[in-house]
Amino acid sequence: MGRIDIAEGDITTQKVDAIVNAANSSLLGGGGVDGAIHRAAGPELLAACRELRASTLPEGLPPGDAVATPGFKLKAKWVVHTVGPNRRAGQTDPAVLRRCFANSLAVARGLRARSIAFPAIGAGVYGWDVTEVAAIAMDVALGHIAERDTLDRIRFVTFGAEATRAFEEALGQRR
Ligand code: AR6
Repeated sequence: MGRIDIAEGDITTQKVDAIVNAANSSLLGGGGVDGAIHRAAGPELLAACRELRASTLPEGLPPGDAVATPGFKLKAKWVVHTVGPNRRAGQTDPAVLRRCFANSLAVARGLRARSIAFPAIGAGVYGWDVTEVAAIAMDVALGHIAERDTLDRIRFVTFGAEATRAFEEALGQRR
């Protein structure tokens, strides 16, 4: 349990091996945490995403899947991009949101990352209740740590007091 923590603030400044981006299927940038990560990583991140679109992901990244690029100007060595289900567009299946967290952890494991930071995927533009996101995120993270000994640190970076409270409560309920 000690390997999971919560930090309120900006994910782009985290000193971890990988940060997770709540992207959209185009992988070509957007607002929210996606915009912040692209701004902080620099234009090479968009170029790397365009390369993915031109090669392995011509139709984009489906909701629930995850893919990695380098982190370029970030302190993090990698960005793991995942796409939450867009609740506002009728994508209401929580299993897809679960897969975002699980697949991001699997990608990080493949990269041999020792630490990873997640935002509250889906809890912004895509319209999920942050309480539900936190419960799903914590469940996946605790399951991952119980089963696989690959990560020293899984961090949830919360933007604002409401999200911090939601993640702290979700972790507290599981302690
Ligand atoms: N650091 C940490 N968390 C952040 C930051 C930051 N710098 N900025 C925002 N958040 P959202 P989504 C929080 O909307 O709901 C984009 O346009 C925010 O407060 O970024 O998955 C994409 O391109 C919220 O709690 O992601 C997609 O089109 C959480 O991050 C779409 O938004 C997620 O909010 C994805 O929507």
